[in-house]
Amino acid sequence: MKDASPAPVYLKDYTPFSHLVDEVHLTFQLEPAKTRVISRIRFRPNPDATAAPLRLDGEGLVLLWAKIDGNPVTPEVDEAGLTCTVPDAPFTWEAEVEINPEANTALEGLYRSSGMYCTQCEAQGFRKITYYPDRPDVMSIFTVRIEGEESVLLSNGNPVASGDGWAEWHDPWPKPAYLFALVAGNLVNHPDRFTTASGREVELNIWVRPGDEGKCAFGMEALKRSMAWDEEVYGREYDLDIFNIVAVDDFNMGAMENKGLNIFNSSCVLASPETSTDANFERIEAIIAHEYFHNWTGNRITCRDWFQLCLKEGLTVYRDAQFTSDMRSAPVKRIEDVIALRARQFREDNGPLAHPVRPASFVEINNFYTATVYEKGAELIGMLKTLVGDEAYARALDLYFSRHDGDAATIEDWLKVFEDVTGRDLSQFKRWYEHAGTPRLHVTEDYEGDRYTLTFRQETPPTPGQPEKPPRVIPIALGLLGPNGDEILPTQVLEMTEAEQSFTFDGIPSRPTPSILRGFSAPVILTRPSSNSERAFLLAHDTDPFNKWEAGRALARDGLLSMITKGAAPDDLYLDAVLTMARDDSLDPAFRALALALPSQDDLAQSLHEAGHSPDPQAIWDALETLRQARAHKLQDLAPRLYAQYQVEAPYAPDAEQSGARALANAALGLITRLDGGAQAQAQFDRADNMTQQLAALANLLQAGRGETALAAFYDQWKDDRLVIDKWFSLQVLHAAPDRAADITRALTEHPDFTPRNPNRFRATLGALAQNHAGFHHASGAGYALLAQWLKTLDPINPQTTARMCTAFETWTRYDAARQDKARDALEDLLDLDGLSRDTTEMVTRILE
Ligand code: 0A1
Ligand code: ZN
Repeated sequence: MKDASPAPVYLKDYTPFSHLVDEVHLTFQLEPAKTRVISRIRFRPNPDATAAPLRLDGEGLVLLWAKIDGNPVTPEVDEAGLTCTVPDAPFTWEAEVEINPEANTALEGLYRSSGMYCTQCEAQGFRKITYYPDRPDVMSIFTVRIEGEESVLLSNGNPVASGDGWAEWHDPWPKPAYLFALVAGNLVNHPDRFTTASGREVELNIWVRPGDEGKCAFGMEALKRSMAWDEEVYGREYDLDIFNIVAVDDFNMGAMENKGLNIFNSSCVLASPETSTDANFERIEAIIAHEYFHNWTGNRITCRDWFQLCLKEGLTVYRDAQFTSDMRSAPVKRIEDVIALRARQFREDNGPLAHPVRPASFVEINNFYTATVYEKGAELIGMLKTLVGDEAYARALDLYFSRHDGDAATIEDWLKVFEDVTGRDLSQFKRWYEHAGTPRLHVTEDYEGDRYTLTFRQETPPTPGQPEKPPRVIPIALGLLGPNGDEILPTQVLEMTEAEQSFTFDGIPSRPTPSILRGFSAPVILTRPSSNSERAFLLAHDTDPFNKWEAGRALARDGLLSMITKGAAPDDLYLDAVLTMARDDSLDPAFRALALALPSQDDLAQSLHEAGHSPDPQAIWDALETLRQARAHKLQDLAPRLYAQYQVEAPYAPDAEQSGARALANAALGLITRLDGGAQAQAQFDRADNMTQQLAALANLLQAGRGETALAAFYDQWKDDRLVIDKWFSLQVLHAAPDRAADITRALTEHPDFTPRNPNRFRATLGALAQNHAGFHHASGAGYALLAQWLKTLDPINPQTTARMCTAFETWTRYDAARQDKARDALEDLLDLDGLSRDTTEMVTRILE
């Protein structure tokens, strides 16, 4: 039955659980449709909580029997769990339940994927496995016995014993239920070893389905690099005898940090040069690092409640970004992260789904694994580090690890370690955690005598439920350039604490050009009147790579906005500047490739909306096409030279250097294709021996309107590789012309390889439609209707993925009234579905409000 107004949970209502759990023993008797789970749990009254009957969470379980201290009991069972009167003293709870992994298509709890058993318990999946206090502040020591006919039986911790058809695991580290994991399957492994700094020998494995063993080597190397890096940079060692990673095909998210047994979406761990692009390799390395780093930031120190999710996620994203910066190019990583932040988090923060990094309430916690919690959460860590300095940051982290090891902690605990180490009062900084919305930073300047003054004014628009926004502390990294391009003031950090604040600089001999918010030192929208010539000057001279890129990006964006709103021609200053930048061989090729990329259609729609226009998706698409064509002409001599110069002759390696060269050569291919109709792309497709080259060539052929033969050849070559076929689905949708996008997507959903049961395939097809901006927002409304129709099909199968994909609609009020009507109809139609899940109901309701 559809719950019309599911009740929210509030942070302010937090109370500790009535009992503590000393140990948990679980036995799994695996059978696809009738798995038995027998639990034996030692409870004792929690001295810090008010006494209450025992309340255990449980969903979709068939309770066969229950006992307390060996005596049968009959608890009161309801839809969400059970309640039982218990002794006012320590006691042992025992129960047996039956569950049906085969019927579990929601992919939460214990389910089957490609013939194997696996689990996903974050955030509240454990309650679908057995009755338990399924909340992160209840931590316990788990022993698990698995009985099943599969050759590989895995759980958390260390292996204790095994025999024919069974295995036992013991995890000595107390953990909440969301970190529980079990895997059983006929799997093969890619083994390795790691010796920790203190000499602990750790066995490492990546477990995959037979046939995938050739795609594990890169992930394993990334894991070892992560382990070494966490020791060197954060002093964190691994703490078990074994670390297992398992790849599964059906998974709602990227991966999961279960203690000692990380479970990965196969797309986030399996890699080979033939099947994975450079971007895939970089992402896989980052996700492996992310999950591994959770062992300390998430597992050893976990969250008191789900409102504190950013405590583990923001910090772990920050740590994985540091790792990638160290392994690859720091400026390139920063630029990539800011592009993603603006595309996903700014979009969220400026729409109906805006919420604080630490929300104060939620209906369904799964809906809060968002760009705000993760990516903005990471930005807050970065700002904190900028404000206190590197050395204090390191001391604060040491204190955090020593003070809170074994705890379920809060944001207050986190900020307190920084206050204790630095003596600073961080109450104003805390507003970043509590207030949603992206601050606008307005800048004016004044130059008189030799005194230069910058005045900043901050202002954050209201967000749902938060009309007033007090000023926040904003670290503004600033440099000044002289008229000849020399840096006259190297980077310094201004600390803005007021709503409006001025900073003066004396002894400045002539009017400088400011380079503001270097390295993107705060997640704000900078508004400062600037001329195209100043931007071209910064693109040429700024020593800060981020702001150098930013200047080029702003130049491109403003030119495009003039083309869209005023019918202007492509801006010559931009074209000249991009030519100068692209041929500057002193610049990193990866940087140049990024600087050649244009703002996305959605970014432009965001900017137009910000400037008070209602974006016309077709006009945006047309302007980008016109500018791309103009650039191809402007760079027509340079592009073939770059293309030839940056071909990689050495054997394929997914490192920063080679991937930067390929990125620049493929950017050049994009320019060439606009003039040669795809001849060069066809040649590249025919000789490609790695996926980066093959996919770039195919994308260009589709772009040139001559992709049919190559598409068929690609399918034929890769039809047995699910992950590559996902790319085949995506690419066709992403490159569909606006008026064809919905039809092409619909036709693909009728392909025998399409299934809504596999989240990767669903995202590759319908998620790609949402990314084809002009196609999804086509005036016919066909994009909206098709996506809503498929979300109605998916919801009963997989509510979590359905709810996440509703974010495609989060910008609907930006567009004209006719589009809004069509989007609202599609959303209301979805909301009308009988039995719509709580997940999707919450999302659609918030989007429509
Ligand atoms: N904690 C994991 C990601 C994750 C989050 C939620 C999930 O289900 C709702 C599953 C996985 C990470 O940050 O990698
Ligand atoms: Zn995480």
